[in-house]
Amino acid sequence: MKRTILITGGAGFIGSHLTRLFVTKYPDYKIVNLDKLTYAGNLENLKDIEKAPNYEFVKGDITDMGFIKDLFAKHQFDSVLHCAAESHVDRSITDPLAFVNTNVIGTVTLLQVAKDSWKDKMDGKIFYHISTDEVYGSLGEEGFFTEETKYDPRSPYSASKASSDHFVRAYHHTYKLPVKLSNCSNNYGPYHFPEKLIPLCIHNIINNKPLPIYGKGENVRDWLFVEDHVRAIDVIFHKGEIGETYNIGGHNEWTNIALVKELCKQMDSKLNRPAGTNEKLITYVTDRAGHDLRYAIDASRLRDELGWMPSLQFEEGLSRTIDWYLANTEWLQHVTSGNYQKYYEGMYAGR
Ligand code: NAD
Ligand code: TDX
Repeated sequence: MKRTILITGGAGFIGSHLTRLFVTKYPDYKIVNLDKLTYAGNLENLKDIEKAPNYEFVKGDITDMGFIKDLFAKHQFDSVLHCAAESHVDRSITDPLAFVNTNVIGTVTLLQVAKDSWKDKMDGKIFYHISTDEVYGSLGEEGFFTEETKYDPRSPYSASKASSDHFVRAYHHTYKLPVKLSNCSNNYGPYHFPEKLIPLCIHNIINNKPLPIYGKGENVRDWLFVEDHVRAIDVIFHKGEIGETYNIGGHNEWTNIALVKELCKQMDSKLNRPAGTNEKLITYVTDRAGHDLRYAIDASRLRDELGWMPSLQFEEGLSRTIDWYLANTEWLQHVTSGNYQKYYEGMYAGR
């Protein structure tokens, strides 16, 4: 079946990998990438596919109802892959309303326009909402998040994502909108904006700058290579059931401090620095407010029902990621010039 798909946030980290996968794997699909190009959106992420005949980029805001209506009328989308979001927890602590606006209002705007556009024939349509494990709250030392875990968001970011998830399910229940959802653990890989832990530390190691570890570094995250995440989205988009939710995760838990030490070790060797050099950059700083202790995903539903499994061991994925950043210093320079310095000083000075 041919499809005309709207991908939102396709110029961001996960969105760019998703757009690349769909544009190259499905030449019969028409892909329209709608992105506002906030600080996190970057068309350099898509240089290799920007001229593909089945790809088009449109700059715009998902909260702009009139604009979204016109876009649907023009392209007659039969599917939406909704990635656009404000995605950084620390920014949500300083500016929660920006998160309500894009993550909640923006998602409801898309849902409303999709519902109105598809009202005469919902059959064959798909509204796929990409979400996070953070909606489930924080785990203690044991246990995993399953699809049945009660929502318990604890940061403005996760509260806004939880709200958007609820609206997606409400549109399915109330209007029969054909939706699918997935909740994924922490991603890492190429094109990751250096405000997030892994690319921030890679950038700082390259520049011999301190590596800021919040609190004691004992918080645990479950890391998944971004290409494995978008492969899971592909499987769920094509084979997952309408109205259902799938958890995606790496079964790959690391405390922040163990992860940063592994990064330091690999980068000592890649940068020809004596063993132990980079670890000296580790600096413990004031903890994140309301810092969730541990996230860990049970992805067995996705494995058992749709056959998806992560493909990469973490050490290998991390090594590939570091190599990408070392080979793409120009990309790193572009995204860290301008406003990045101001952001960095505001977030880390005096911490
Ligand atoms: P990102 O911040 O790298 O990219 C977000 C993109 O959305 C950017 O290109 C930005 O320009 C665009 N955008 C923001 N506001 C917009 C608006 N109002 N209108 C149109 N475009 C807008 O984020 P990411 O890390 O790629 O995350 C993508 C999605 O995946 C998000 O929904 C996030 O909640 C979810 N997610 C992320 C992770 C992760 O580890 N990064 C894990 C699980 C789920
Ligand atoms: O400088 C830092 N120092 C530090 O110790 C930063 C930026 C982070 N941290 C800690 C906080 C977290 O425990 O590292 C861990 C990872 O932090 P982030 O990279 O900011 O990710 P996280 O807060 O876990 O959220 C991410 O995963 C889930 C994404 O940003 C979300 O979009 C996704 O939904």
